[in-house]
Amino acid sequence: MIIIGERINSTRPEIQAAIKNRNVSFILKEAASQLKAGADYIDVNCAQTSGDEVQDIDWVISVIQSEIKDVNICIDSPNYLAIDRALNIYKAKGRVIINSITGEEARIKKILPLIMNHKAKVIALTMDERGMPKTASDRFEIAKVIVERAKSDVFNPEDLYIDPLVRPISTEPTQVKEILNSIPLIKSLGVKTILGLSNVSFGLPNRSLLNRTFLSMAIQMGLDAAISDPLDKGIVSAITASNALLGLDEYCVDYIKAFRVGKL
Ligand code: THG
Repeated sequence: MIIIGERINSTRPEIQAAIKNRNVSFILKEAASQLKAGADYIDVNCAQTSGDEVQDIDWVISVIQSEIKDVNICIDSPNYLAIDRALNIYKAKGRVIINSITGEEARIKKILPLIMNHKAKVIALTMDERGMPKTASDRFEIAKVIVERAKSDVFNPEDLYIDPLVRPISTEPTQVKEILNSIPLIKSLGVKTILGLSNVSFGLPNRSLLNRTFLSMAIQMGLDAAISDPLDKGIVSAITASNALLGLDEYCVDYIKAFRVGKL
């Protein structure tokens, strides 16, 4: 299970300010604390700043990699120019995820050469020219088109993470079931699955409880990766407990170890 730490996102006012003021120590603290808590990748989103996204993403990634060698970065932007710049200044090749493309053919064709040049993994949202899908089978149909369009001699389907797009249960209570059911369907195509957890609890109290319960359900369905806040202790402990319960942690060694170091 891969954890992508979501905290360096310009929709958070603290991050927006840190980018605007070029606050190196704040960005470094947010990156290092997520890695320490168990993040495998650091998501970087600079789309909502008042400045220039291309310059901002260049600055954030440069700051992180100046202090943390071989850090894995997830470039969270729909902007081709920002993705291109981020890939060009990023030093540890082969450790990057592009977040994200959709099923739209023009976007896939434009970004495929970048993915191949930089040996990047890529997240694709189950969205296309017609918009957002409602059911598990709608999501599966879009995933099939994405896999077909992304197919090439050099691109490995295992490097493709499909995101069935989480919606808040406060406004769309039946969507979680559709998303959970879409996971095994999508995985049958030979690709991986990923979810952004925190959307699910938008507008409700005790979001952490909903996020981690949703995560456990998704792990049972075969989820491969999650975009979430690893500083929320509940996230990492839910993964450890789910792995133990599903027989993915032989003799519960990891579970016991995590308990001993106070991680549960
Ligand atoms: N799929 C993909 N990429 C994504 C998302 C997705 N990127 C963006 C988003 N969704 C995931 N990232 C964030 C980052 C920050 C916040 C939410 C999602 C956030 N949270 C609130 C805060 O910090 O104030 C509240 C968090 C809480 O209370 O739990 O701002 O779905 N591919």
